[in-house]
Amino acid sequence: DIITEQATAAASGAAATEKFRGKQRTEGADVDTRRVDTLVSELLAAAHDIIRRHKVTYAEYDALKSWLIQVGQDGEWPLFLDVWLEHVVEEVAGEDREGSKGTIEGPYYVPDSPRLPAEATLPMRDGEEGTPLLFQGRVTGVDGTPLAGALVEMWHADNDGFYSQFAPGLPEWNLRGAVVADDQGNFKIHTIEPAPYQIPTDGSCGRLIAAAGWHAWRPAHLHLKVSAPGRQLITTQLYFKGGSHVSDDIASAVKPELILDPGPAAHGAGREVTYDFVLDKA
Ligand code: MBD
Ligand code: FE
Repeated sequence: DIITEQATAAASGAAATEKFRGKQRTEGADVDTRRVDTLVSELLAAAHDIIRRHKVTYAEYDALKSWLIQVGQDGEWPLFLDVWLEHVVEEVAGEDREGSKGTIEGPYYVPDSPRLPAEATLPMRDGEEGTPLLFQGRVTGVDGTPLAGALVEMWHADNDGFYSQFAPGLPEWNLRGAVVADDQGNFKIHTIEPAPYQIPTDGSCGRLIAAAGWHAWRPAHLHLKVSAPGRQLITTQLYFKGGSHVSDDIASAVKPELILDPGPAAHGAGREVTYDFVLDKA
């Protein structure tokens, strides 16, 4: 008989924690002692100030302690940090960069997805649910030079809001691919429109959201990393005009430049949209 595995906060949290540990960006994070001193001291001073101003009680202190312990046990640190802090790190990192806007990466990127030609369909199941979407465009430099062979990596949730490798029962590379643009920097990616994403309600992040009376939603989004030799890689996300939670993303990662307005597909079913990427010099 068939046992349908449920998508749980602990399972997707464990996968996200595992993936993050394998990531290069964390290696050689040799942060200067004075910098650690300054940043951690100021973070603690901000916490001390909040405790004094709000007269935080021992009951509240213990609730915080037990919640912090549970976040780690659920593996939800990647989710928590990427939802509530990463947008400011990205804002600072992107301040001086020219070209297309970026936004946060989030916890569900996986490197080395299948390489695909300039016109391609993302790996998906037979009869994958969701509105077909043709996402096409061109990658250029700031001066308009086409970037031949630029790499357009895309990953996104399915029509139920689930990401492959983080929810059970999905093929390994479902809705993940690395498209190599043609000699004019052009690409055409056939996929389906993702559903909005709900933070798991059964984990620590979900418990915080319920306790604070917030909502748990991100608008439907496509994740992208676009890169070319001699250019700065951009990590971004694109949203859909009129979609739910475009104006109240829990992860604060929507920017006006990142909202798509697809029209009906010229050929076949579904919708299509053109979006060009402009990469700054490295
Ligand atoms: C996501 O899909 C996401 O993109 C982010 C940033 C956080 C949680 C889930
Ligand atoms: Fe996402």
